[in-house]
Amino acid sequence: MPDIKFFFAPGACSLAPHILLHEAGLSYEPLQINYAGVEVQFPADYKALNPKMRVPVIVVDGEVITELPAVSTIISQLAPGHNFFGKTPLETVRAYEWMNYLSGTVHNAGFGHLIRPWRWTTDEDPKAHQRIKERAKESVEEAFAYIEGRLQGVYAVGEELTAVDAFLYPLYRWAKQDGMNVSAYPKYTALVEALEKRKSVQTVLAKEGLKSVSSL
Ligand SMILES: N[C@@H](CCC(=O)N[C@@H](CS)C(=O)NCC(=O)O)C(=O)O
Repeated sequence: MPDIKFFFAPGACSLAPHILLHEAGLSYEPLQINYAGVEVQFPADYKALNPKMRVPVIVVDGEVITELPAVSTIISQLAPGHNFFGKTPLETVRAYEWMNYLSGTVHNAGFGHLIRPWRWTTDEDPKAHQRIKERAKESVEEAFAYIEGRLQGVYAVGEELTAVDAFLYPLYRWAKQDGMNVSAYPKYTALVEALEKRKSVQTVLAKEGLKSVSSL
């Protein structure tokens, strides 16, 4: 069995690989990092582990892996029977197409500006931050409309859960927490409801001390 250490912050994007670890039934050492408001309270020595100062980080037999799509990929490789990146070559391509979009456009460009607008301007006026948030919210809504249009069955790729579904889950939670009208996306909502019926998601919510989406 590989030695796995997993760094996460409750409710952060690290929720996605956390779900995959439980779906896979892999043993790992959980290393929780807490928040002060929206700021993640990284320990002093974290910079040596991940100079980008972000979660998730997974360390597999001493190899440090950062970036959610890469972290999800190593978990998939450690649990090949679960097909977390699809069953066929085309499903794998679709899974990476989704992961890239969710990581670059929805997470970093969309929610990155919505949650921490002050990082994207030298203007310290709260009104400037509010304008960034408003535009970011529109971007996230556009992305959610696109996601809704792409969803066909219960899961995003193929007939089984993949890393894409796990990544879609925290994004939906953040949108609801931000007051977005998530019921406007019935297929995305159905996907989230299906995820919350899974033991892996229920276990991870309990471990991270989080409520289900319906209670947010
Ligand atoms: N590109 C990175 C982004 C990771 C990221 O932004 N993680 C957030 C939590 S969702 C974080 O660690 N934020 C801390 C901060 O921004 O200071 C990835 O895909 O892993």
